[in-house]
Amino acid sequence: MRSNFRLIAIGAIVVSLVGGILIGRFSGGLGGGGALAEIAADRGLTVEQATGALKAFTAPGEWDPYILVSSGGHSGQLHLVGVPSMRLLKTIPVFTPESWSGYGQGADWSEGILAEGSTDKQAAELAWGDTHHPALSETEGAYDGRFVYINDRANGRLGMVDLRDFKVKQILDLPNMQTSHGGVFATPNTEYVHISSMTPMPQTDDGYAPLEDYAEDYRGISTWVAIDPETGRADLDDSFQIELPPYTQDLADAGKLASDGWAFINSYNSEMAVGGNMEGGQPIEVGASQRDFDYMHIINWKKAAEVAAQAGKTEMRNGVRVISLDTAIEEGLLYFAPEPRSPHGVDVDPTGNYITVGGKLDPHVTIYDIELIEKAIAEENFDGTDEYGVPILKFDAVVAGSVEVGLGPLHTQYDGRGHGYVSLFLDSAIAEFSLGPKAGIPEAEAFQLVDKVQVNYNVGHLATTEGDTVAADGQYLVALNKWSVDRFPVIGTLKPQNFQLIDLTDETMSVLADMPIGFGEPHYVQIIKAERLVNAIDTYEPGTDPLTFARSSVATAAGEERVEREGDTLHVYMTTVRSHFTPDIIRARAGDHVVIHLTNIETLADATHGFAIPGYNIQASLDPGEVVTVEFHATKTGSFAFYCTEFCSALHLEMQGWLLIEP
Ligand code: RUQ
Ligand code: CUA
Repeated sequence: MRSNFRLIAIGAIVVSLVGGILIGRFSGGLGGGGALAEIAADRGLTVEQATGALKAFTAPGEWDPYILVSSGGHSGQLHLVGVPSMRLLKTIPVFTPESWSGYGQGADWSEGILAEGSTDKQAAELAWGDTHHPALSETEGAYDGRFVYINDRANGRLGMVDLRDFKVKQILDLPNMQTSHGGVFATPNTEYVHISSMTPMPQTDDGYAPLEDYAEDYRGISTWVAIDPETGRADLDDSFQIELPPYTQDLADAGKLASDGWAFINSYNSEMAVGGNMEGGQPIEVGASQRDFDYMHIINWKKAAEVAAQAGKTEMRNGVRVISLDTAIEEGLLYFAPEPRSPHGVDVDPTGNYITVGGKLDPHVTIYDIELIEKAIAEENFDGTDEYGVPILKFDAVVAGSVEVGLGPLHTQYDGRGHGYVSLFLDSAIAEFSLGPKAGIPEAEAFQLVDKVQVNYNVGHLATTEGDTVAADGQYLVALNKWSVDRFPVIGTLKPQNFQLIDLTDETMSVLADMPIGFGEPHYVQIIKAERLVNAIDTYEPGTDPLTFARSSVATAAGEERVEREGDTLHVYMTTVRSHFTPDIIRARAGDHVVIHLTNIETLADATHGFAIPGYNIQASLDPGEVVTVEFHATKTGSFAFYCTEFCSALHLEMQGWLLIEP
């Protein structure tokens, strides 16, 4: 059966490849389309597969036009992938120590960031995170290639990566919120990066309140983290929070263009279920799915920033200004719009007019119109308030349309041509639908299902090229599939997730390639045009501190290497260059505090050296021009052969030295 099918398929390929566009395109000096057809036939590829391979192929030495920035789930990292080749380019450690890049394993700058990211809000010093939602910085609603922010789902933190050297510069542990999920985005000019809580937490001094007092004492939090436009760093002093009812705040997005100044946060569990399935209560998932509607939170953030600046309108809570729920209501900062039960994604289209909500338990996407929302607010067209007094806009007054797309709609992105693409978790499919006239779609074709493509399997997020910005260009879509089941060889009991690359340039969508993700579960990703990464450097200025980009006070030039003893502290000023460390012998005594300042004096791109000390859990990485300090207590005596961990030259194996710790 299978081989019959294969024969037929091969026949079809030969005919159609030979007769098709390939021959026209390649008959020039490539041995003709006939050769391509033969290869396809030999490999048993269908026409679609062979076409897909060519569309996704990036030739050796060529660069991909797009870079996908992926969260790494509970690996705590970020990953960069070329699109369309789907080649993994880099892993950027953020919340979790990572030895390849020498992050958090002795290098001072990284240990400092990890330590700063673990305040006394936490019960332990954290050594991991769960990265979910990257937010690339934006200028006028388009990615500007400067910074990327990423949240820690588990511990309510935000990391910042500088897109000059693609290294993390800061981890901010956010007060008053314990967890965060999808509530991360940058405002159109990165004035703020927003991060909201997922599960509400008690706003009490000791962080505890009985679950019986959930409605009373627990609150959701919407945090507006102020960003320094020069450094990209978060500044808690200029940041503020808005208290929200104790529903579970989920995905969020910033308004742009037509909706600039607004923000939207989905919520579920407006039932305020807390579980208790062994205490006579309902399981949380049952309790949280009772009502037909939950609430989309609509926040006027520009107004909120003004209110936060006024005396007496906020209270200081654990180092940050908080606008109470009552003040938010009084000042007209917060409104609700009903949304079909247990919604998930909320995504603003490139024109800023439409906001698409995925129903999760509803087979529709619901599309709201910002003009209708503003009108309903102005006319106070409310359906009463919730238990906390937040005005609820009339559903029919704010919805522009809805489209039945299939089962389990989650997240939507756009193509800039008036279409949305929504992931269908239960259907394992992507549905394309049309928006309305304000996105350039004629009335007669508005809000309709356009196309559907099957993916494998159970897609969570999806991303289109720059598809959450004003510059969405509708070239590719990547489906982030949660399950891979049978797509890959059995390599153990833990299966990879799977990215699937989908072409958006044809009449209908087609799957071009699979990319198994063998390194942590990706949640959200963003796809940026590679040409926007204009600030990226490949060598540091000589003697640079990677944390500040300034010249390090302990930078050491060739010829200035030295060892200085100050009581029990030994300062070593060391350089690295192919293929030696200078000095290559360090003489210390048991009990010494050893501080090694390493300067990589290379100026050539990619001339990275490592610095590893056996037994001391130390591994640093030094890119060309970089200065790193490594500090430890000489607790164990011995002769330790430190060495370079990067195969940097023909004499790399000779690039080693002695750390002598005398008894
Ligand atoms: S959320 S699969 Cu963790 Cu971003 Cu929707
Ligand atoms: Cu330096 Cu190997």
